[in-house]
Amino acid sequence: MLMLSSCGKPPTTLERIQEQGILHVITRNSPSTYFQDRNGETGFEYELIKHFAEQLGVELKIETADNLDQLFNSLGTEDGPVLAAAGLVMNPERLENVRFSDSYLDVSSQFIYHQKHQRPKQAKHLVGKTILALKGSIHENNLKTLKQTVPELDYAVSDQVESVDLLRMVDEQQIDLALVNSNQVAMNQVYFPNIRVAFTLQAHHPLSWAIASGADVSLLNEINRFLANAKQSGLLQRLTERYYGHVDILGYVGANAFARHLQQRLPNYEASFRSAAKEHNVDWRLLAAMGYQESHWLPTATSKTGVRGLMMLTLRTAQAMGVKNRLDPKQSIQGGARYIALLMSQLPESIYPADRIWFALAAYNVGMGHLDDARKLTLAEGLDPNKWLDVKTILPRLAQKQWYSKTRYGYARGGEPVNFVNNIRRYYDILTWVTQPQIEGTSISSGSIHIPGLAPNNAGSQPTDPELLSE
Ligand code: BLG
Repeated sequence: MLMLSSCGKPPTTLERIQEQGILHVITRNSPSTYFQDRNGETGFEYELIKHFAEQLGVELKIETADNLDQLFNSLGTEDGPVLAAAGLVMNPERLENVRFSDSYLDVSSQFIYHQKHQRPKQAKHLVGKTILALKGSIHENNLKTLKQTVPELDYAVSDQVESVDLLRMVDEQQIDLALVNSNQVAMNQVYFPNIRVAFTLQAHHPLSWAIASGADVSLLNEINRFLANAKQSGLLQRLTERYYGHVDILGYVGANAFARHLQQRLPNYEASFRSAAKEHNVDWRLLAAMGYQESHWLPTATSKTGVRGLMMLTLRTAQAMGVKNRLDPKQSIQGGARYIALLMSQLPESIYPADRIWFALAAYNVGMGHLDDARKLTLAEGLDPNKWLDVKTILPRLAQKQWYSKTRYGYARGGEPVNFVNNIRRYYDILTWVTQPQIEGTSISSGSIHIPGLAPNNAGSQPTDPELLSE
């Protein structure tokens, strides 16, 4: 009323958001959208929406929906969220209720199968298989359409699971096939060693944000401006690379190997990582990531240079850390933890807090002396020696005579710590995500998943395979 009388006309959605200082958003709690990690709230959608809220200069209020129906229904309700950011594919059936923004990511829908089985290559190979998709998703529509051409096809939908659960169910052979978005496959390939893409059902599904259809266009226009900027500034590319780029970085074989080792090797050492981490006040997942980079969690690993063990300690460093037998995984992990904690404490105060960990890792690999040389060269270049992004561009110079001849400690394979840190960051991210409560069952403590909502009526008129209901 006050706003009405002060300016004559009702405020637009955007003005109201700015006046209230709050952007109320609804999303889903899943690894590809929004979840908690070591630093607090995170996720692709979360990070993108946070940038948007920052640009608007307002606070972000996040709410999560249990399923897609709930998400769409709550949009635009009084005091409810004004915006849905949840990896949504524009679904024509939803157009009555919501309006979609421009797209920020192009994905495709893919059938996922278990590598032990023969790969289904086309729709007719799906007959007789148990297929599961999320209720209310574009995949449900696609399956409905597909059934018109292949009437023998059976499928079920559930509103009790997330896409990551569907992938886990394939991995554990609880179902034959899942239909999910390619970005979810890209993110989760590193957790599930047995999942493979059977074929793409439909390419070019644009992911968008959604607002209530009754809302005015002020918010939508602002969103579209923001997304266009995010494309130009490289923000979208960075987020896409961080969340969906594992296979690009690790390679297909590397991503699969990681998933396998996560299931087969890490459980043997998890307790040692946790206890060493506790003792030395570091994150156990960081230690585990280091261990993976060093030895793929193999206690007998030996490098060409004679460095040995799960955490790859040199003889000198092992002795300094009180490690008697480098091949004993417990001792190796203890030694590595003690060493990284020591390096953290030895770093100059001037290094940015968020970057300290990357500097410490670089020192773990190349030694503090060489790292110090690289920081000096960084300063001489007019860059910031306290910033990892700057120092990492200079480190490789330690291998070139024109540069190392000017340093105190001389030659070093300066590219190695850069790769070392890059890889560990990636493994650390993955491990942090894997050990989230909502996907905790994923690999480390793998267990079968209970889906109470997977009842026959969820499948619409489709007969549901009894095996699907057994779990
Ligand atoms: C590290 C040591 C550092 C040492 C540097 O070498 O080993 N780290 C550990 O032992 C944990 O202590 O710094 S120094 O003490 O200040 O000299 C430099 O000597 C180990 C590195 C070396 C590297 N892996 C841990 O990251 C390694 O094995 N490289 C060889 C790779 S290859 O097999 O030749 O390809």
